[in-house]
Amino acid sequence: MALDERVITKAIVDRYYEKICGILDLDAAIVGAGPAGLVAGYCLATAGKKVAVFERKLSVGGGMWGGGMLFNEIVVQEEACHVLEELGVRTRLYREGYYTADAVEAASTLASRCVKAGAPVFNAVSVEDVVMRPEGIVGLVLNWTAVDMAGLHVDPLAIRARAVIDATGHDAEVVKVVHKKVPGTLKTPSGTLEGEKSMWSEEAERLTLENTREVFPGLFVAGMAANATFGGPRMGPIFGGMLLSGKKVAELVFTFLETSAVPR
Ligand code: 48H
Repeated sequence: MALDERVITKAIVDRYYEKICGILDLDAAIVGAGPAGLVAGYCLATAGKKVAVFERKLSVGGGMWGGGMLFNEIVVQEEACHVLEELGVRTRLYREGYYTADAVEAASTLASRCVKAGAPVFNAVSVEDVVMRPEGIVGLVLNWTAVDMAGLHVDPLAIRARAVIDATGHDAEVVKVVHKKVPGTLKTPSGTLEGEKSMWSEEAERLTLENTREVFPGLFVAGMAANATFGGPRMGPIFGGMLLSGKKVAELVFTFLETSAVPR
């Protein structure tokens, strides 16, 4: 069969159009396709929720690919191994309580399971703002990352979501935007971002989970963004806290969706 470039072009445009029109009205929108965001996407999609992930970079997987200092292995503590096992990432016992996984296998498998579960990832898309109503956050404002990189003055597009998860890592970008627009209103001790603290692996892993919660009506934080928001330390290249945080935020958002009647 002869291949026609016009058909190839139309196939891509039609399919992308179908994909983006399918996510204009979400149960949950996840910002950031690192380990926390991908696990949250997988869990919410598996639980039957309409969810999508938006990732600024072309590549998904966030900070996992390079392991520690580009040695592409990650460490996961025993308590979190079940998350990797559930998603099909192989782990190896290093010594009691400590397991390792191949960083490339972990990043690619989490991404694959997230998308296949029904949570599409929109890569090269940056979240630059939120959609706000008196009851809280009800959506996201999106633009191509390339527009931002080129410094072009191009207006964004927006989607609606009953809940938003900030899984943007160290920068906690969605929380920062909300703080800028309505200062002093975050559900943190000071009402502002508490800021990430220096490395303390054990405390950081505990706090990542504790800090995974709602920070503003309709906005939840997960992964490193949770510690940046609530003032926890960093932990280095151990990823159990990120995986467990992704699972926990999915459970919190699931309950939020089941119990609150946010109008669309
Ligand atoms: C769209 C955005 C935007 C935006 C950022 O950094 P991540 O891997 O985040 P987590 O929390 O899942 O995992 C953190 C982990 O990778 C890590 O950094 C650790 C354990 N550090 C310990 C230490 O001591 O340093 O992924 C976040 C993703 C990235 O891919 C960003 O590109 C993306 O979010 N992102 N996407 N719109 N505005 N901002």
